[in-house]
Amino acid sequence: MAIVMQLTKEKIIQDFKMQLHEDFMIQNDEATADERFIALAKLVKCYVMPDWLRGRDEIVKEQKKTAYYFSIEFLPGKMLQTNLLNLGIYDLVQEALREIGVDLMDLVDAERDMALGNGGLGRLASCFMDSLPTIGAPGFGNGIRYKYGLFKQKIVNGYQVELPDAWLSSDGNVWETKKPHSAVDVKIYGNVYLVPQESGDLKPVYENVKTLRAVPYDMMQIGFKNDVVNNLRLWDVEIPEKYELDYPTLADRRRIEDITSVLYPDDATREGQSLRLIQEYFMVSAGLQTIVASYAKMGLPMAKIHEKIAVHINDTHPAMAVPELMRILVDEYELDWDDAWATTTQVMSYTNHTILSEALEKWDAGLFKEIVPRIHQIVGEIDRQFVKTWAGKVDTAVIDHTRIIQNNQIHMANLSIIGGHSVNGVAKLHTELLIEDVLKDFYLLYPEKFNNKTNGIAQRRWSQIANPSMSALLDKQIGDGWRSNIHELLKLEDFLEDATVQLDFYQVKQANKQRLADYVKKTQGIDLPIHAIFDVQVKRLHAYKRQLLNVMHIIKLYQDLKDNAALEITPRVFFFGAKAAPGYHFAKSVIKIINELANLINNDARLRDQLKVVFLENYNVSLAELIIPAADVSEQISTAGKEASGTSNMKFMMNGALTLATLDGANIEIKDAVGEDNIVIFGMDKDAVYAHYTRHDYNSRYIYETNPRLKRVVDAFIDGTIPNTHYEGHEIWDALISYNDEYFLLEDFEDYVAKQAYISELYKDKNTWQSKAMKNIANSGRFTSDDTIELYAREIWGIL
Ligand code: OAK
Repeated sequence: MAIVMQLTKEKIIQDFKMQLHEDFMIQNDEATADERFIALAKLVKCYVMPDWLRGRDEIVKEQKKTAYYFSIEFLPGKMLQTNLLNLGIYDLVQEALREIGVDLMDLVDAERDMALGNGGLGRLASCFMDSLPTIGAPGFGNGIRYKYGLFKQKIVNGYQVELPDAWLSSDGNVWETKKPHSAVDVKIYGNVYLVPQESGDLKPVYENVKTLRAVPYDMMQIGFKNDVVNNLRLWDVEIPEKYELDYPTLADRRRIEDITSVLYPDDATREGQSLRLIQEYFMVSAGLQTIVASYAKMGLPMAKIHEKIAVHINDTHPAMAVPELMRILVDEYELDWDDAWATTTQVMSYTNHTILSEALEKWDAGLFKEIVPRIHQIVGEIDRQFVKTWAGKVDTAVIDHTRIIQNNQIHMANLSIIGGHSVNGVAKLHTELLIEDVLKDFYLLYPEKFNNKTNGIAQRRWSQIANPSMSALLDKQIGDGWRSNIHELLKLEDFLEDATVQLDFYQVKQANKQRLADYVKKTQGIDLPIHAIFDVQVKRLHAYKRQLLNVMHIIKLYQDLKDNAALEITPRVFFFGAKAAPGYHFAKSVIKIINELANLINNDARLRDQLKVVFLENYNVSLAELIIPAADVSEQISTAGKEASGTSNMKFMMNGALTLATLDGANIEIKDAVGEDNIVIFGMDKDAVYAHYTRHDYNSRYIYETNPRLKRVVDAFIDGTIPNTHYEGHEIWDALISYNDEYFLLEDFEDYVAKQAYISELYKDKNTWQSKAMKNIANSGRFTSDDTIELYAREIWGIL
């Protein structure tokens, strides 16, 4: 039985004090919040340890099939509350600490965000890490322990400045356990020769390789109240003692340390640095060597490894898992190529997270050969066999489009698809687009590999933890069963028209808005009216996500108010939170424009508090937990067809925001869940967008010249309306007019403005608004990542 079942307040207090003595030689009343946080986290680790060990041992003993989720990004945020909640000791610990004069929230604040991810893909991986043990599935994470996570964003004079995020304290991360015992060696560079053996086989012989030591750090992943504990394994690099002479200078050593130094802060374009390629191989090789070794201990035939092991390639960054498993099976376990290939393809599966062509990873074959020469050979052989298999069976054009090596480039998506048994998109529309457009040639070859798995969210974090007031109200209204079975939120459907309940939800929302307003006051000195609509767009800054369309609507409102001093509008506060990739010039210009527009508007007393704009610095998971519960409107306004799924859309919905959306990604499924009266849809759908592509008939200049009110908005970027801006406005104007507005903002503008006006009217009727908000909460349960991951577990990995 789990230790936590026997815990009492007294025991927790005693253990907590002991831990403070042991770690810091300090009494509770002298301890800082940091020290108390560390003591409590260590205590939690101790309580969980027996279950963690048991989980690991059971896999070997019971020979359970296990899935390994390989991802170059994980974005867990803080873990203390999630861990306490999942252990079922949140309230008990909170009370125990209160008894000794400690506020749990101070400890929560002391924890650093673990931001080893850029955005959607990394956060999804972390939601899955929470859901896998929760559904009792043996599914482990495999990634990199970056010393610096995603950069810390500062806004200086309106511009984004990137500072390193030194998230690890000198003692590391309190949740992790270093396992030098399980370290493995990874080889890069050098030459590989294939030397014929007496048997006739070719054996690879390595020359001048560099050997890296991969040291794992394990983090427990606790299931929700079920005693199941899985593992997230993050790899760090060290210089192996045995090969120290290979790294004689400090510069040599530093180059090695750099391998796990930083997460590349770019989630939309390929980072063409050799370091990134080394990171990918390092993580894949270390992970697979360990996995194969643990399978080998089961004493089962290597050619049947797919019966016990599933490896998931989360976007293409871990795609070298395919040739690396081939290398291990063929070179180290001496399997025939065909046997190795048969099992490898059954082990591997792949998720695509974007259709943006610039984000489809390709590597220069020369660089690939230099860094991972044996993997380069194996990829060459996979490519050769692929061509041989399909030659004469399909059109040569199909082979040309699908083979792995094209024009001296290695196409990582092609490798992932050819080398695995499953390819999935992350929302229905996205999967459709993969099938019909982006990967249509692959669909001809392997229709059976394609499937959809709509994303989901770890609802416990996004409701119980982020929104305690709403959670308490839900308990009162529908009982607390929803806390363990999120589908019980549907019970709220019975109260949609109940004015008293509507008022209760309204008050909870106002309190959450006050919480956010207090934060903004404290951090930026801006006073916000909480009777205003809180309209929020928080996500990575990218042209296709169209933060700029939102900005254009704000400019229009500003112009309306300036034109007519007596105009009354429903007051609005527009919130933005967004990081731009450091090299993404356009995105940084948009940030500058938002900040200067905010200065202009927020300091104009004549607007009478009807309009405010706030750019929230350093958007991250913790900030999301503060912002999302306070939102009235969730902006999901990407060009239709471009956002693979989105996941913040689901989090907002769960917290009772109304979605203002294009028919893109999972927005479509949200609309299906709540009905079209409870979501606000605008703009072109995917077919309208694609029609422009086929007809080549989009002409943004024509729209600009024939719509005076739109022209006035666009011209505001360059006519001095927004002070303290320079080239930024011109860059934006050019993108919209000179370069024909790649993401169709101009075409969608009028409908967007109209639907925003509708929202302003709707908000005046509090009862109707709240009824729609509650409809959203009631139907948000279908987006739980517990269900999404169960589908992965059953349909792709076969581990349940
Ligand atoms: C990052 C790097 C390369 C390719 C894609 C990404 C990424 O973060 N994509 C995002 O993944 C999320 C999770 O599936 C989706 O919800 C987002 O729509 C998608 O942009």
